[in-house]
This record gives sequence, C-alpha cells and structure tokens, in this order.
Amino acid sequence: MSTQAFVSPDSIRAQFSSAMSAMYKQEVPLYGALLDLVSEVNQQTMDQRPELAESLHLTGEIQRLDQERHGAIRVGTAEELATIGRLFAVMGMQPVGYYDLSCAGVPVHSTAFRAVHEQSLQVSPFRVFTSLLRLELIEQPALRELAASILAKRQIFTPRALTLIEQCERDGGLNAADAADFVEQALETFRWHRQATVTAEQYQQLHDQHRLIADVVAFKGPHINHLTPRVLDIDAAQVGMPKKGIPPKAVIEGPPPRRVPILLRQTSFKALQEEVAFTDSDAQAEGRHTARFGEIEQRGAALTPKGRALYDRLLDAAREALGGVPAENNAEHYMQLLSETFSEFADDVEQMRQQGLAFFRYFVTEQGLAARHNENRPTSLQALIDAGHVRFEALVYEDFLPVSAAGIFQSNLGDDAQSNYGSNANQQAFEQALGAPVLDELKLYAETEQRSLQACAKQLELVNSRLA
Ligand code: OOG
Ligand code: NI
Repeated sequence: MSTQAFVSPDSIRAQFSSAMSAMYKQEVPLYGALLDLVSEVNQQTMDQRPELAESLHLTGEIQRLDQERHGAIRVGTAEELATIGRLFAVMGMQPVGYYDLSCAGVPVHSTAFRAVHEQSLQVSPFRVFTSLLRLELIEQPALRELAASILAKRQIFTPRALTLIEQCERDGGLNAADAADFVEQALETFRWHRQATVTAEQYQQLHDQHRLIADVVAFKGPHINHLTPRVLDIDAAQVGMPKKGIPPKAVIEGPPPRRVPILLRQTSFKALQEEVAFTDSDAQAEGRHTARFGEIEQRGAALTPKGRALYDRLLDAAREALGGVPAENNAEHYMQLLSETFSEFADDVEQMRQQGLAFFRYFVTEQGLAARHNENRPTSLQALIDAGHVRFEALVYEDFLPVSAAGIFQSNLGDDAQSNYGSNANQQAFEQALGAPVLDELKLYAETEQRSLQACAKQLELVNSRLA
C-alpha cells in the first residue's frame, strides 16, 4: 500500500471529533442547548470586542473555535488505558501531562490525549481527559477483587477497531475507507450503554465505596461523560445558562475574570439521572445512575513554569483564606478572594511577557517585512517589538488544571462523595499502565514558541535565526 493513500491522523481526529459531537447531541439533548449558548456568546463577544476578534484571526484560532471541544473518559484497567492510548495515536493524539486526583478524594490519575504540534492543533484541537481507576486505593480487599474481576471480563473495544489499530501501526496509516470505518468503530467505545454489567446489589456495593468506582466498573464501556465547547466569555455563559434551562455549578473553576485570560476557566451543569438496567433487574425495576454532565470552558494564555507557580500560589492563598471548599453558600466570597489575591498577577500581555509569565507566538508585521533590508533596523526581539516590526499573542493553554478537574469531578459526584485518599501521586505507575511516558506540556509550549521565533527570524532574514 502506498503512503499516498493514507489519510492524515489530523484529519481522522477532526472526523472523530465531529462524529463524537453528533453522537453526544443525540445522547444528551442539553448538550445541543449548550452549543447554541456558546455560539451566541462567542458571536456577541466578537461583536463587542473587535480587538479580540482580530487576535483570533491572527493566530488562526477563529477557525478552530467552533470545533474546539474536549471530552472525558474513565477506564478501569492498565490494559484498557494502553489500548486507548493506541486508539488515540491513530488520530495523532498523544498523552500529555500527569494529573493526580487522589489528593482531592477521587481515586483516579489521569492524562490528556491531544495533538502536540501547533499545526495539528490548528486542524483539530480535540482532546480527551483520560482517567485510570486506582483499584489499589479501595481499602476492602473483597470489593477490590470484585471490581477487578468484573473489569477483567469486559472488552471495551470492538474487534474491528482493534484490527484497524493494528493495521495502522503496521502499515503506518489508514486509507480513507479504513479511516471512516475506524471512526465509526472507535466511537462505539465511548457510547452510553444503559445495560449495566453488574447486579443491583453489586452496583450498590461499588457505589457505597465511591460513586466513581461504580461509574467505571458497572458498565460495558468508558462512556464519554462530557463534551466541552470553548467559549470566549465564560462569565456571560454562566449568566446565560439558567436562561436556557441549564443550572450551572456555583463557582467557575480556575483563575478569576481578567482582561488577559490565563489557563482555563470552567463551569459545568449537574450530571443527568440516567435509567439503567442491572443484570438481575426485571423490566419494571429501573435503576438510576448519574454519569454524564455538561461543561463549558474559556481558554487563556499558557503559563511558563514561573507563571504557573504564581498561579498555584495565588489559587492556594484564595482557597486558604476561604477556609473550605468553594460551594453555593460561599461562592461570592470566594470570587472576591480570588480577584484580591490575583491582583498580584500582571494583567497586561506586554508585562506578562517581560516578566516571563506566559508563552507567546510571534508574528512579523507588514512594517517589519518592509524594513527587513534596512541597515539600521532593530534586530533584538525587544527592539523589534518596540519598533512595531514584530507583534505577539499569548499561546493558548491546551491542557487541564488538577484543582479545577477535582472541582468538576466533585460537583458531579455530589459533595457527599468526598473521600480522603491523601496524596498518592504515582506518575511512574500511570506510565507503566499506559506503556509509555506522558509528555511534558511545558516543553511543548516552549517548542512552539521557539518555532515561531525561528519563523520570524527567517522572514526578517536575520542571520543565525538570532531571535530564537
Ligand atoms: C474528568 C473531569 C476533568 C476537566 O475539564 O477538568 C475534566 C471526569 O470527570 O472524568 O474534564
Ligand atoms: Ni472537562
């Protein structure tokens, strides 16, 4: 088979992301309402803020905005995780980052599968937050064994999906027909099944240990539990949600509102009550399970290690001052504490750049191009920026935030579901289960920034690519 016939992984990912969205719209009708709200808010925001619209055009983000979303799944075993990693690799998605959620009382650790190069992200930024259940955190040995034996019996991939993954690994790609087939087959793994794999009593036992354990263990597959579109103004979305009959969680996770958004701000609506059938239930005795929920997010600047350390410190300070978990009854106070502590974080792109708080992408301006053969033109990055020969935009954060993720998990599990597992970060065990190391997101942002500096140096015909 010739390489020419292969469809690019980026294109398979774009097809998959769109098929997933269509499936989720069918499964969760409120998701359709959420998408409508997001596109209304995005339109309004661009009308009201032409400078933002211009930035989005410059970076190309405008083209990916409508198709931008992330999903989340939770798998039960190392083998499932390793195979899901191979499935995502067919679509050009690699594991990025390690998130320990045990310290927040959720017995999982996670990574985000996503494209890693800016050009691939531009084609499709689709990402999946993927968590692995940590059975070792279940204290009762009998229950741990029950969970392990139930998981050992299930196969979450279709035979055809497995064949196509192997074929892709062997041949180096898939042709158009196989790629379309793969998208359809891969989708099956993420579909909701109302038929549980356990009896009502087993479900209860698992659920009593932790609702999340029941969610992972009691079903045929790792149903996608939310699909999150990207909004340009999350405060407007939060206000707009109740008007569309979507009740939002009490607080927006992440940093406070700012002129220059950083990292990630997220809100969600409560999980749906789903009807499920246990293996021993008759047609009348319906069970209930909460699995799927809705979420909206606003993405901002990717922070450098220095910026991230500052973010973590300020977030901790706000949480400490609150003296508890942000919830309905202290939401306003929390938001006030957040904006007070974050006054220390520069809210101006130029200052953020000079203080080395965020990663950026650089662009040569018309003026810079026109002046590139002048002998006295500036040649240092700062001088080129000051002279208007180069401009810059913050790189968008492509990843997740552990504290926010824990807040999202918790608001959907119900506050009663909090347990205490202490801090149990174990990246090595996660990587062993996955069968590969996870990539360092900070390195990826730094590489993108370097590539943009090199491209500028080349366009400006600077010798030795001196900007990079
Ligand atoms: C994942 C929650 C984390 C996010 O956006 O931080 C997440 C889950 O509930 O499985 O999706
Ligand atoms: Ni999410």
